[in-house]
Amino acid sequence: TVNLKINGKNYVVESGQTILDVCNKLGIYIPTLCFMKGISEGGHCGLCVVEVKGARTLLRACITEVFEGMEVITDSPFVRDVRKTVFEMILADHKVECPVCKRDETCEIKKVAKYMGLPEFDFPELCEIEFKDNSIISREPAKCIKCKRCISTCQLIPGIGIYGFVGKGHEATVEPPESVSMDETPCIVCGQCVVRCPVGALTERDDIDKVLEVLADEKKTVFVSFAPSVRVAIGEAFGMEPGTVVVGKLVSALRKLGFDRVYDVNFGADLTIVEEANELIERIKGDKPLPMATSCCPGWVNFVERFYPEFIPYLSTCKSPQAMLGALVKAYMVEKEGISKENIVHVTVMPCTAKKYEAARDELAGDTDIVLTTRELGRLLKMFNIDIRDLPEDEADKPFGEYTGAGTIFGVTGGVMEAALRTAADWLSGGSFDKIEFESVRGFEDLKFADVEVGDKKIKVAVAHTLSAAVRLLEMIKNKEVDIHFFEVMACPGGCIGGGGQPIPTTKDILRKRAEGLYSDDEKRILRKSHENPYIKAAYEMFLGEIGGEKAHKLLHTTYSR
Ligand code: HC0
Ligand code: SF4
Repeated sequence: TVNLKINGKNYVVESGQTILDVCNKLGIYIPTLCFMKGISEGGHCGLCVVEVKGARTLLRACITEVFEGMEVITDSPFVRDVRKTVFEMILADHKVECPVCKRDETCEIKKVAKYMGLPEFDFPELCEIEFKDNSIISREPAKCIKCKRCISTCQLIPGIGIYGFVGKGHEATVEPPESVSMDETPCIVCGQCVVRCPVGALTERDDIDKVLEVLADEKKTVFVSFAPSVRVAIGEAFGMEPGTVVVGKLVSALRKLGFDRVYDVNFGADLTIVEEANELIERIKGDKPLPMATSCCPGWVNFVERFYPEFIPYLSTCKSPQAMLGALVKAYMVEKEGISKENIVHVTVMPCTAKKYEAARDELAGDTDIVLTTRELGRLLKMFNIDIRDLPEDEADKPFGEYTGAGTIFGVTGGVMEAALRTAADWLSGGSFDKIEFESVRGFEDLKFADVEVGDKKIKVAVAHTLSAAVRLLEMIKNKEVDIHFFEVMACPGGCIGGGGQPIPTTKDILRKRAEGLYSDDEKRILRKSHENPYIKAAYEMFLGEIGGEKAHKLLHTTYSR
């Protein structure tokens, strides 16, 4: 430990920490813009300068380690003056258009501006048209403050490295190589750069207008469905505690917006498990390639197609829950209700930017028409002055709104695996498998292995989240260093709870709370195994036929492209 003084008060703290670490823990605010623990700790922006007794200049709190006897002043007129100058230089790089900016109150520039006590910004350039890359990962270079967070995020999390500096000196900008549009890069669209951008320079493509258009069209029957992890995050957009399970109020909110029917992607997740567990058992018994890999995360699927195409045969042929639900509901409405297919619209709310990409895939054409992220739904509700907190609890529509606990844990790393094991173990043991919770596939370790004994059989599995962890696993499989039947990969840290479309910020603590929310939702369900969902059973009996049969294959399975 070291003894030090901060703003005149004595503290004893662990050695080896920076001034910023220590102050963050003590709740002493030091403004930062580039700093992000584990991602960008390099001291670029210069906002965090503090006075240290004996030093000839101000020092950056983010890179200066504490030492015995240190005396720090984090705030003084001089410090503020210097910070103001630094901030003005940063602002010179940033196009200020707060009233129409998607980042709204989550913008870190606004937070710093409040600390500086700056008067309201003026908006001189609002009407000027500037370059904007309207890819799914949408870029507005005029707002970029060159903090470098996106550069290191893309290197560290998906492990790709799309962004870099283009140009030299003060003129340099952060862009993909040769400033091409994001659609032309091998970006896998996970959106992790978007949730780490401190300002509104990186956002998702906004699809709110498309939703408003179909809602206003009387000819259309519009059904909406929302993903597992949206229910534990949307509350944050309205100031609720992260991880609060918001299902009934979310259903009310979606009805208020005017959707004709409200369904649940969790039903699609239950359906995916039934098909995927069946596929796994068939693969284990037959001669199809093993290990089988989950295929519900489009960030992961994009990654395999772009960087590891030799693994395509290992991907489960099951469509994702989003696509399965869309395909089933549309086929059902056409066949049973006589609605013509072109008048049915499926809107989803997803924690994910890559789901926008998935929806547009040729192989899944028509399954999902418009995808909104959790953040976009938050903005859409606020446009109509709908505050989720004020609404009554309502129930999703039957039959595609009912789900089991297995469906809900899809949203957290290890959840798809656990859900699949609940069903596969039950089936392999002839229905006598009591265990529901598989602790060995839970938790935030980025790569986990587990063996599950079912009678005299053993199912060997692995779970990875973040693609850098997935690469380690793929290399082990290639080099025959591991022997497994089945593995799950989610591109985002923590799985979809940490998706690129989730409310900002997404910190480790927030991830933990969202995960707890999903596990508590699971525990509260009476039915916790997907194949026990009575509406899933009915869907097969009345509409789909055999599990893994011809009609199920036609509607619920897909192919991949190189
Ligand atoms: Fe996910 Fe999904 S769990 S990918 O992470 O499988 O986006 O939440 O909706 O489709 O269910 C995202 C989340 C989903 C799908 C489900 C899967
Ligand atoms: Fe999307 Fe979830 Fe995959 Fe992230 S982990 S890319 S949020 S599906």
